[in-house]
Amino acid sequence: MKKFSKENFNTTDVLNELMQESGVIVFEDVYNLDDIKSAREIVNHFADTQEQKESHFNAEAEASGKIQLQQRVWNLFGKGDVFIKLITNDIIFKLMSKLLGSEFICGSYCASRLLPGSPGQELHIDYPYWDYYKSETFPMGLNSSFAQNCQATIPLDICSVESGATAYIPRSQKKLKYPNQNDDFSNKQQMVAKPGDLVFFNGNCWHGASPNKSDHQRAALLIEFLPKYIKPVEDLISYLDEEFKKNSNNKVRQLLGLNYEYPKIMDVSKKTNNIGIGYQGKNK
Ligand SMILES: O=C(O)CCC(=O)C(=O)O
Ligand SMILES: [Fe+2]
Repeated sequence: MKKFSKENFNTTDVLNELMQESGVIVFEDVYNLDDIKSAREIVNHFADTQEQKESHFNAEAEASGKIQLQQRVWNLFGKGDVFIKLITNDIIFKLMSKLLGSEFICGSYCASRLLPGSPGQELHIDYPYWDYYKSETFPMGLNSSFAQNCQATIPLDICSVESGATAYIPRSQKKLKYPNQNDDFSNKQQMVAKPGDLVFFNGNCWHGASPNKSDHQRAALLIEFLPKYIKPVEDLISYLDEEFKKNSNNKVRQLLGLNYEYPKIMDVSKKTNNIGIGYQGKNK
């Protein structure tokens, strides 16, 4: 995991680390701690009061009766302005525009809270999809030569070795494969970071929440970024009200996929022809 400074970084070096090297990077001291504190308060409020929500890769936690210690708060777009502020950060837009295309979208925006004693997750990949272990359901020849996803983690608590900072296997993103017990995990590292930092990792890199052996909670915001043509894992739009969508700024509209019109109901479209380089620049 290479460290970068927010003031002075070379985009090519950052993207090279994500694609060709360890697969994980951290920018230190990006966020204002007051914003992180308010995000943490909202996440804790939901996690404390809602019923247990869907989570994943938690077979071990479930088998040991500890699933309630690994909590999720989903769709943060509608849960407070602070979440909009955090996700529309300039570093995110600069890097993701280059890696995933300038019209990249958000595929999921949630919080993952590990309470003390939680056992963590199985190592997995997030993309091309969570269920890549069913490899026969994906196209032949699929590989990791270009990015189909990038994950961002925003710690709300200290993410230390003890408190369950996300584990990862450096360079495992280079060979697209869902990990299993026959794989070599001996070089396992953790994405150690603190509130204020911004971590990115390649979604093809083997990773998973670690056990929380500390005496405090470990909450982090988890964001999935995707190119505009990939179907997101989380339906972020159906749950947001019309007012929110109407008042969203352009960055949020882009992240929600509202600026890209597909799939659309062609049968009722009032447009005639508008696709092709012959129409570029014309407003049809
Ligand atoms: O909470 C974490 O540390 C990682 C969670 C994760 O990788 C996932 O749920 O896909
Ligand atoms: Fe994951």
